[in-house]
Amino acid sequence: MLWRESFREGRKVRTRTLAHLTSWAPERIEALRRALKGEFDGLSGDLPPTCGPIFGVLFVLKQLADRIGREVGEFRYRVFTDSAPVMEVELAGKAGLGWRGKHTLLLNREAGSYFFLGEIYTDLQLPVDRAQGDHCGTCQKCIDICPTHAILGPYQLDARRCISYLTIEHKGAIPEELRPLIGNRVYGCDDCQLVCPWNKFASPSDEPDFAVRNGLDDVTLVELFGWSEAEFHERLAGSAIHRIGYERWLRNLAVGLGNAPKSEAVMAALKSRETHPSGLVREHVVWAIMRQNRK
Ligand code: B12
Ligand code: SF4
Ligand code: SF4
Repeated sequence: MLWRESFREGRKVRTRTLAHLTSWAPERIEALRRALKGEFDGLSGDLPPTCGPIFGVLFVLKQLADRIGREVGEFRYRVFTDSAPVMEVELAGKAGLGWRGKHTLLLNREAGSYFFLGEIYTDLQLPVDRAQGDHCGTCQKCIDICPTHAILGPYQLDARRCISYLTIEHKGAIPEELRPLIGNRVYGCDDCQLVCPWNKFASPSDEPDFAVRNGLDDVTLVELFGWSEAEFHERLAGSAIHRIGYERWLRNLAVGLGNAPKSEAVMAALKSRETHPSGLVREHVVWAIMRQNRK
């Protein structure tokens, strides 16, 4: 059973197919339909306010599984979303939720690619859905736009070059040759999705977990770089960003500031961190100051 949850701010989009349950008794099919009816309305009602998107999705999936259990009788299950070695894109493609775009993410005709995937592994005997065809055609906008040339060719991503990997997953120093290409992206990157024509059809989600918080859409890198460690923990509690920790947060911001237009404010912010206790932060600050000085 696969699920997708839009992560754009605003309206909610959820789909899931309930295909031909030919092996089930009609009343059991009806019970499952009842459990899934109204999409996922009400399921996120008890969500802890700062649990973050991934836990939010897991929580909703668990509630959905419980609701199905109440309707169709006990069954065994386990829920996932970006939380275990589950081949989510591949499974979602086979479940008919969309096709793999050339940027390697799952695309859907109505929703584009702006959604998370989640799964309920279950021993319920469900019918197998049909995979959809590919609708990328001759387009290769995502390949051309990628700032670090991480998409080597259709469906081939070198994660070591991907800004999402470098700013979120990678723990050490960011390779110097890639730093200028990162621009002002501090946490993840969506360029290959932003340019994708299919995302014209994506609708925003109204889940609070996916909404902009702490005015992060309207703040300068200099201001963010000025946050103390306590402020970082306080303001980003419950946000996915929190998991990279304060040190990597400063590392990423230093790269962004190095790439920023030259200004006194940028230089002063960088200088204020020149003696930071973390060698990782200091190294990126020194690089950023050198880059600023060359402008
Ligand atoms: C590792 C990972 C990353 C890595 C690598 C991504 C990649 N494209 O390889 C990094 C950190 C870079 C990353 C970035 C992002 N990610 Co990510 N990521 C994952 C994760 C945890 C695992 C993917 C994986 O490696 N699976 C294992 C491999 C073996 O499977 P596979 O990639 O599907 O490969 C299959 C086929 O491609 C094929 N294949 C692959 N290579 C080859 C080679 C040959 C020769 C052949 C024949 C076949 C073949 O066979 C494989 C097995 O079926 C998934 C969650 C999950 N559990 O699936 C999320 C996931 C893919 N990520 C997601 C998201 C949202 C992102 C970002 C947009 C986040 C951001 N805003 O910064 C970016 C997008 C970057 C991009 N263009 O892909 C979402 C995608 C939702 C969607 N619409 O598809 C997922 C599904 C998480 C979720 N639950 O929602 N991610
Ligand atoms: S997320 Fe950004 S860096 Fe990664 S493949 Fe897409 S455009 Fe390239
Ligand atoms: S930008 Fe074009 S090639 Fe890339 S995923 Fe979207 S439709 Fe496919």
